[in-house]
Amino acid sequence: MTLAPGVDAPTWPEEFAERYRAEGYWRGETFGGVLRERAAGHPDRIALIDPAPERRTWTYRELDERADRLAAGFAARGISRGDRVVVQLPNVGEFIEVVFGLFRIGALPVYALPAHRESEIGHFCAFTEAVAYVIPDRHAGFDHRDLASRVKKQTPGLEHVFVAGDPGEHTPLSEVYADPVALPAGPAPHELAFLQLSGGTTGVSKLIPRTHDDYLYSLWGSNEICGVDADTRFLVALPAAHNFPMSSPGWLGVLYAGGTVVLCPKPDPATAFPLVESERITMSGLVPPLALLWTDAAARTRHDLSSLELILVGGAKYSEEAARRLEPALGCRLMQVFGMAEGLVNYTRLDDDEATIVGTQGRPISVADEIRVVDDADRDVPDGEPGHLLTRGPYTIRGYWRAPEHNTRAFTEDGFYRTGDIVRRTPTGHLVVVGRAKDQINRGGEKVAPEEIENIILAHPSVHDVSVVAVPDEYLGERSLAYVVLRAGAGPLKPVAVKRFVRERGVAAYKVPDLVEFVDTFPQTGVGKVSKKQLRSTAEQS
Ligand code: OOB
Repeated sequence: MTLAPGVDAPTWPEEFAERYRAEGYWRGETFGGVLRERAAGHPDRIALIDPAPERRTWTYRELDERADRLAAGFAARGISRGDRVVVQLPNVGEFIEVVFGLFRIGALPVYALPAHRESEIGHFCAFTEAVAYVIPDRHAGFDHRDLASRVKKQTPGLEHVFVAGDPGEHTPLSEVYADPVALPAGPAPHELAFLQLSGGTTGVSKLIPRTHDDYLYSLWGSNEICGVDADTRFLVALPAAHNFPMSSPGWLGVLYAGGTVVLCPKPDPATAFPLVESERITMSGLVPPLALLWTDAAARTRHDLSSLELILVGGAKYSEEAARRLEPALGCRLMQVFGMAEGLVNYTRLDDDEATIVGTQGRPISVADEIRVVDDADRDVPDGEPGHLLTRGPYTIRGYWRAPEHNTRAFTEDGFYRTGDIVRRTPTGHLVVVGRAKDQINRGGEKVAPEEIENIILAHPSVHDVSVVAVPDEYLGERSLAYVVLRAGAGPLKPVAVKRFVRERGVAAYKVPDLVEFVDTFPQTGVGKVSKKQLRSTAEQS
């Protein structure tokens, strides 16, 4: 698809947009507007709690006012509608204030994860031509200010670095808040709200353009399914920037419903369980490895978890055996979630039978979600048979941001997103994820694009070739293994040296290969390409 100059991504054709509006999926709201309405409707209700290091709370009125003040400060610094701002904050109250401040003036948060390092952040800032980058001072033993200084030097358009905490040589976020005297007009509902990161299958993460209209539908659609309302007390255990804890139903869904969001600094039971007890948490979302930890720890805990009503588990395949143990251990309901930052989200339903809840990954939010399960030639396969999952609908993007060439492969001509997942559909329309066609490693919900890591390892002077594949892992589901072919005559290399080389290139720690093995050659496919399939099965057997 060719786009008009200045248009960064394909969007829904007008006939679809009209239909989604007419059928009531797109309500014509914006994030800034929703917060303003909630603050007017129930100003004194608690919207947000950040429990550490000392407990801070925000009523809806306070959150709304703080967002306004930040919006005014950002605007005074020249940040305006459509500008990109890379936000890399852990689960702290400032994260929520910053994104609502940006929403209000129509600037677009680009959601980086706290684990990202120079390689990823440098790319996000350069590729999105970001004007600002928001960071904590230090987090998990890492100084984000040094990283910001280096990235700022390399990225001429990056004008501002705002720091939540001790600013070092940068601007303290606390100085940005200003009197919201003349706020510029906010964005329209059909405009972009933010750029989310894709798990990625290529050398660099693609950016996912989400609009106010489409994302808000995924929120209230999720709220209806999960039973989120003003009494919900939701614990954000996973990184708040990830799509799952943000929107399924997530902290944004809970704020939409007028409930209370509690930020959890770390997701382990030792941190989370005391908060479940003290904050009377009713709902949370976990990736499968964490769900396992919580399930096991619940048997031994002295904390009262009786307020829990629902735990959502998703991001990676949850084994049936583990799923069966969750409800009795935690004394609450389980819902499986199979979603993607590109859009489509599936949930099991509270009234599904047990076999469906533990044995499927749910069905789409909406009757307007179009699902196709197809063979390699894009022909539909019958229910019950595995095939590629394609989807299109009112909250699934029609194209990545500034990626025209990739879009021709990732979307069909009629706008279906090729998820890269292999699923089978049951007669009730539930999906079971049975595999993956995309070249990606799903490390307990954290996605790694092998190509990105291969490109880094290839830069090592002793390396002739490399192939990174997934190996099964009992706890994470999958781990990464780098098969390395050394150059003829190169001296010996240790696995740790390869791992160190990757880490020193400044990538998120979860992308560093878990295992490194040296081999003489790779198995080839018929056309002389490296056969990853063969490598994966070798890895499984070893
Ligand atoms: C979520 O979003 P992403 O964008 O990090 O990853 C999407 C991919 C899916 O295409 C699929 O490969 C995998 O993650 N996935 C699952 C799964 N949930 C996601 N695979 C098997 N079983 C599941 N339950 O991961 C995400 C976004 C919103 C809600 C939940 C998860």
